Amino acid sequence: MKIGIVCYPTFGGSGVVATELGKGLAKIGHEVHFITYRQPTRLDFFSENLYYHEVDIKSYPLFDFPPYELALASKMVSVVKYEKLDLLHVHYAIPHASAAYMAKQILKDQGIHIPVVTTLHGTDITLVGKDPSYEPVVTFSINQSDGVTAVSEDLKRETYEYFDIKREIEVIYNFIDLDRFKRQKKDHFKLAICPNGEKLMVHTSNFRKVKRVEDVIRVFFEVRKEIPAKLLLVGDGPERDKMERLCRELGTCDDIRFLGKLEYVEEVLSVADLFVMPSEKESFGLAALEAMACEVPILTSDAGGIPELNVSGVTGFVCKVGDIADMKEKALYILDDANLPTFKANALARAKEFDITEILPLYVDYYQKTIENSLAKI
Ligand code: GMT
Repeated sequence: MKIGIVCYPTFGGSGVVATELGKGLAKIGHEVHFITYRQPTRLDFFSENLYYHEVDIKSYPLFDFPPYELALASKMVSVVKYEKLDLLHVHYAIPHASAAYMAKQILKDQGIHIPVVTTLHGTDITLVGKDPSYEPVVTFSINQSDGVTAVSEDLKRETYEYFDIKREIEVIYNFIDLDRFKRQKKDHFKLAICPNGEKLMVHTSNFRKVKRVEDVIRVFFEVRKEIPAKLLLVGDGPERDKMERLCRELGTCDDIRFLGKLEYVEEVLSVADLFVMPSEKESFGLAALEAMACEVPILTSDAGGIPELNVSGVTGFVCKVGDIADMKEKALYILDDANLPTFKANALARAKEFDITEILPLYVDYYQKTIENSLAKI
């Protein structure tokens, strides 16, 4: 198949899923064309089946806001037409699904049929999408897609709850490349951070409010009162300054390190004992899956689709959003030397269920089904 993939080319989960999916499809012989405004973060190598088309965003003094959606739709039209694509797969509804709808109509006018699959990733539904300033467009473009997938049952449920959706949504979970995400021997690194054998907690995110990084620090502060421990915070975003101030207020600066954005997060995960994800909303929790693949148990909130990944009491624990006291108790239980090896093994075993080799064929089948159904409707 010749597939066009549209995504945000940044560190965000939806961009990572889209890029890894494209790379996986190219590996098994499909021709994949990425259409974005910048080279995706994890697409920095050559492959004969991978192509990259940059969206030109022309500005003009009249525009306070350059019309990205129009430039994207125009680029989709030309790539579909000249590369003779079989399907467009857009990741994150805003504005990709509506731009795809516009491209589809323009191509229809030229006698070209292009089926569109939209994958809903989370905040495009749970935060931004349901805002009245976007809701009508999101509802319309989901209903107009030829196929729609969501990354968890919970996200599917929320989509039906918030929007007037008249079509079937297929759940296809996030996946992981276990060849890349595996525990590596990094003893020197562990020794540098935890010179006295302290337990190491890790959190990675884009430091947005919805991630509740404050809870990570507060849980760590409580754990640190009971056992020697260190905390690594990976990523960057709007909450970072506030979090640094909180560390100073609590007097925990010596035990907490902010590492900023890291390309190879698996190196840090390889030395971790516990991953913490206390999010307010989280459709799946790809960052937690990455940790599990590196044999790290996870302590999470019960938000969104996280309980579909984290089996409480087995791969870690699921606690109520904001319940710091419970999270502290559960963290201490997991970090106990009598329990930690079992949790680590269970985390890896669970991660294997989301191996890319298990999930990729689900997308390929879904593409085929969508192409057939859309042709039948012409
Ligand atoms: O977590 C983020 O804020 C980034 C966001 C994105 O769209 O880039 O991630 C969402 O998509 C990921 C991949 O499908 C999911 O694993 C994340 O759970 C989801 N984030 C939220 O729902 C907050």
